[in-house]
Amino acid sequence: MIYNMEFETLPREALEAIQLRRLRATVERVNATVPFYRKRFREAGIVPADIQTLNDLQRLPFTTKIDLRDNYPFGMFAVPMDNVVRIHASSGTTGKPTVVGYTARDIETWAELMARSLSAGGASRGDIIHNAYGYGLFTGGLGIHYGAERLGASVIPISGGNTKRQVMIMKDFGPTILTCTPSYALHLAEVAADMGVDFADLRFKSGVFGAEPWSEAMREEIERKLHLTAVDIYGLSEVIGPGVSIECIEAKKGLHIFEDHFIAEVINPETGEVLPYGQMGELVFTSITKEAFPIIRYRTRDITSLNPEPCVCGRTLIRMNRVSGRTDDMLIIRGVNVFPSQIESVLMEIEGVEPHYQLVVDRVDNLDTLTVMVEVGERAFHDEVRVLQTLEKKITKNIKEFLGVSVKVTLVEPKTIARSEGKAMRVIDKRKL
Ligand code: DLL
Repeated sequence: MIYNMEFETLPREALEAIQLRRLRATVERVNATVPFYRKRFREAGIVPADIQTLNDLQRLPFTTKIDLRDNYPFGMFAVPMDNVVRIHASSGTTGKPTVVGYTARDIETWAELMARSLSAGGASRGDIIHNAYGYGLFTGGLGIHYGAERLGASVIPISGGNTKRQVMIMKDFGPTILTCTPSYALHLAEVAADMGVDFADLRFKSGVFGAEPWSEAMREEIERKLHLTAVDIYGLSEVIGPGVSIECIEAKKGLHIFEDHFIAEVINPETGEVLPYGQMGELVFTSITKEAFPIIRYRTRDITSLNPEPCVCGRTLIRMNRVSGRTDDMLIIRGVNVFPSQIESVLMEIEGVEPHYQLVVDRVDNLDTLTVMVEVGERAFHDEVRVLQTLEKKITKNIKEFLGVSVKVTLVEPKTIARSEGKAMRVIDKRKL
């Protein structure tokens, strides 16, 4: 269902008029209140009045994660701390977290966007939402929570972890919507099976999964194991948290971006040039309604493309395709670029392989090597060694054939790869250790 009929189905011209008005106000405001932006604009020879059309957005400088680090923790806030009612942070792999703030109105905006998202994912008043995204500095738990309440659904704020207890609650409370990372969804299924609980007997209709890359094949696996419809939700703390874009349950083909709040561009990550619709590149966002932490042309490092085609659901909002990976996750193995999600797609197609894997990157004699550690199912594992060897060869061959890279495949026992309660750790980079 479309939660906000007016804003999710605007004709393009009306939407663009709103975007331009909001963009100009945002640029005006950050120039007046955030020294970082004022300096950047001055260096680029831009004044707010130069923004006359939406195309002029391209004249503004990019903002990167390094800029946020340099202004740690509150240097990018555009309002006095008196007006900041919430602080979130995302922990990077190294160093200090990225810190973001919200005014009371930002929290309202976010709740609205999350109500729209959950609604697109099949939820409505009367649903019970089992929210297993982590509550805390991470935006997932509280983001979904406020959206669920705004929608009028009942939310179970279970957060991540204590998985057996989660399964008991699922059985007893009868939730109808599951929200968590795709990797945790699979873990829930596994623990439920160990406890003799079949998802087919639970009441779930759909699941809203995101916060990490996952492949189409992984979606099929989740839908099959959890007996629900799985939709993809995307977002990042710097832009607002979850609620930047979501698939509609009608099409499940690309994620509608809430363009009345965020303007998306896709750029060539090397040159910064804006790419036409359909071309893959790095996603860049500009917020046009946020008060405490407005962000101008933020380089997400996420790789995708934009699709302006009309959608069967009736939303006129542009769609981004599923994020295939991050520029900083891309592995270059002997000159061939691969994303972990591509390996995942190949693995998921092979019978006897479980959706639990880890990629170990190392450097031997100045050459990068990739070892794919993947679990085999209980049945395959108890087969003869010869059967396992054949499976190993098949995986190696398929990866070579589909992705063009030579990898070493190591099959491991069922349940030996660490399960995640939040974002899965797919890559272990020994070159950086
Ligand atoms: O992960 C916000 C979120 C919470 C989104 C719950 C969806 C659901 P961060 O911790 O700041 O925020 O991480 C943001 O996670 O730049 C992507 O690289 C990745 N990411 C988020 N959603 C998806 C997705 C939250 N659906 C970073 N597919 C982003 C692929 C995703 N990657």
